[in-house]
Amino acid sequence: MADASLLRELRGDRDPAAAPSVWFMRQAGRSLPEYRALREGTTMLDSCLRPDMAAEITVQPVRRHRVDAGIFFSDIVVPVRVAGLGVEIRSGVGPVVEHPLRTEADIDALPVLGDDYEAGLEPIREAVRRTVAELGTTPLIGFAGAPFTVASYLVEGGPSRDHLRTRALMRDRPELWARLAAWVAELSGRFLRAQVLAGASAVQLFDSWVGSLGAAQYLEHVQQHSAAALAHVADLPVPRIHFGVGAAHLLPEMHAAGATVMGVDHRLPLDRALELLPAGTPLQGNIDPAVLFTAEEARFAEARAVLAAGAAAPGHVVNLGHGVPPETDPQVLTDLVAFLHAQGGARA
Ligand code: 1CP
Repeated sequence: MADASLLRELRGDRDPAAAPSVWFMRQAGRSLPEYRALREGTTMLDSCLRPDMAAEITVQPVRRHRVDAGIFFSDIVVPVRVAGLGVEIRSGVGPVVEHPLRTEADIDALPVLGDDYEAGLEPIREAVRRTVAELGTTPLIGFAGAPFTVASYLVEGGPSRDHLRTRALMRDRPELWARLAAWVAELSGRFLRAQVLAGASAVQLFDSWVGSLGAAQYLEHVQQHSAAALAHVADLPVPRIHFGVGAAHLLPEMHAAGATVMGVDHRLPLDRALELLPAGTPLQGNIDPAVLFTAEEARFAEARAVLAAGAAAPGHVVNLGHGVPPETDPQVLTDLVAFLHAQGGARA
């Protein structure tokens, strides 16, 4: 497993003879009929906490598409549920929080993350162990939500376009914000660590909505908390990928939070990303999900362009610029993986 070419790319140690490595954010889930069949009658969060289901759903896209990694089937709010807060995932909406956190009393009432929390993570450890056994030589990527993105759901109460309440809280009550963000950092950091200790070979910290912040706010109110989350796995020998949507203006700052690999969305060409980052930073990304809905010619042209732009990095794992849309034809993904795997010689 240590030799999987995806892991070599993530470490910046590309084997020039190897074919490109690829996985897709949201590769598990509603685009797959086998996922919809298995999930029938089970809520999203319940399925995440059932080790047999979580393992099977994680492996489904690897089996079908032949991607080079599994992404652990879970959600960024699973640890919130494990910690005992009221949260559910509504179909077609996303995470919805029963009592949004807005006041000092709300922050005071956050549970201490002690032995109960560690015990509550056991279904996660068990799911990871089963998944790793099933995947064999294909690596498993564990993940967690970054403090800003997870806190945005806790403060807003659900999905939000511009995260106004969250951004207002950090300016208006910086001390409350800091307590909340530190709590989420611990929550997510321990969730990451549990996955790695159970067998995950790399981690990704998703800060999907961080692009709504300016660099000054990020540096003052967010970076240290993302760093605290990533520090939970810094002593373990796993690459740490960090990803945000529309976050080109924060790329070096996000990297400095303790990432070893930067995920890049489709808005920023990978060769530009390399100019913004310290020399030698491996990259992940960034095929525009829109090409999943174009003619094959445009799709393969985009894939070739992404490979060419990533070739200058010491390691590059191909991914989409954001998650697989639920309405994607799965065959399009399978064919895209086969196309990418056939491009080996082109990059060497
Ligand atoms: O293949 C995989 O990637 C599966 C595992 C996975 C991951 C990594 C899921 C399952 N969720 C996530 C992370 C996640 N969850 C992120 C970060 C990644 C990203 O930006 O896409 C975020 C922001 C969430 C929150 C969330 N959960 C949303 C977004 C809502 C919004 O604010 O717009 C949604 C729709 C969910 C539900 C969810 N999570 C995962 C799945 C398969 C689903 C759909 C549930 C269903 O079947 O109805």
